[in-house]
Amino acid sequence: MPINASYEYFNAEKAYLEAKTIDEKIQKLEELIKAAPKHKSSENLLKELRTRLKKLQEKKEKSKKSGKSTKKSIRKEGFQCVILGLPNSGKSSLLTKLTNAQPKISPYAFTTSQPEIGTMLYQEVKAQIIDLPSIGSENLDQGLINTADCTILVIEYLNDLEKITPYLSKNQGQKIIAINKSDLLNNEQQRKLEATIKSKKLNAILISTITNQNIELLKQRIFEQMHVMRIYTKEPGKPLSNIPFILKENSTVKDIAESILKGLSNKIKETRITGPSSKFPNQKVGLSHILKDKDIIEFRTR
Ligand SMILES: Nc1nc2c(ncn2[C@@H]2O[C@H](COP(=O)(O)OP(=O)(O)OP(=O)(O)O)[C@@H](O)[C@H]2O)c(=O)[nH]1
Ligand SMILES: [Mg+2]
Repeated sequence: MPINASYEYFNAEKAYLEAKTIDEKIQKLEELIKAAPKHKSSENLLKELRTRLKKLQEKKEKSKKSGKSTKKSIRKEGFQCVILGLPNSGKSSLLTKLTNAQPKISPYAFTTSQPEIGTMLYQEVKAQIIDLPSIGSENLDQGLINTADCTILVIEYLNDLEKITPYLSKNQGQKIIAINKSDLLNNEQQRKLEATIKSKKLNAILISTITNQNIELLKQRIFEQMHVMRIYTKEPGKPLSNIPFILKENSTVKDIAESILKGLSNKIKETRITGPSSKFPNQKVGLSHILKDKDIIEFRTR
């Protein structure tokens, strides 16, 4: 605190230091500048505060342009899937069906104001699912949409797609359309919608978070987009481990050996495979053998 500063300045400085978001910091800093003593000896202080304000404003502009959020950041853990859609379409309801997360659900628009995170566990494989604030929310994080491995577009009507696709122009990942609230359609309406999906060749499924229609199918579709396989390992003379190693599709014996034995794959004397990639049980294979989902692998190091 500068000499001769007022009580107001003291309070303003405290508020500025406690500010969390960038908007709040800018606001508090402006108030601090107003409260700063205006005489010769405080010129340097004022100059310093104004430079700080300018820097904050530049940072705000930059983060707006890059679409990066200045709010809580989400670490990408393995496969990441975002749920995107218009207000009230049922995104949060869907998150509760796919994961153990419990976001707020309500019949009002813009209920979700921050991304909600859940973990989907399907066939022993984990995926991170993020329920995003709705399209039109000032908190919708374009950066998360751009980098997602997979997007679930939750809609109520096919026409809604037009309002969502502009947000996906920078996303390279897979897209699954989930037409929600199918419980509100009768059989005839559902059949017509299915026919339209087929003729337009859309990667879409009708779901309902109320009747649970096709929720399992949606999980399976997400799992398929991950392009991973589950490999079970077996030690000689011991029972099969029931927690699989998760590897990218088309990985080889060498890939899994490296990830398990950490650079000691040259210690392997013999590898035997039982499962979809083997011609017969306990087939002896080399390091370049390409594995398949649900293979059981047994390494012998002596
Ligand atoms: N009939 C029907 N209603 C649904 C279904 N799924 C969600 N709802 C209802 O739709 C409303 C909105 O659900 P939310 O899950 O909060 O929707 P949201 O997309 O997360 O909404 P915002 O976060 O506000 O954008 C709630 O009243 C839900 O009960 C469904 O499958 N069928
Ligand atoms: Mg919501």
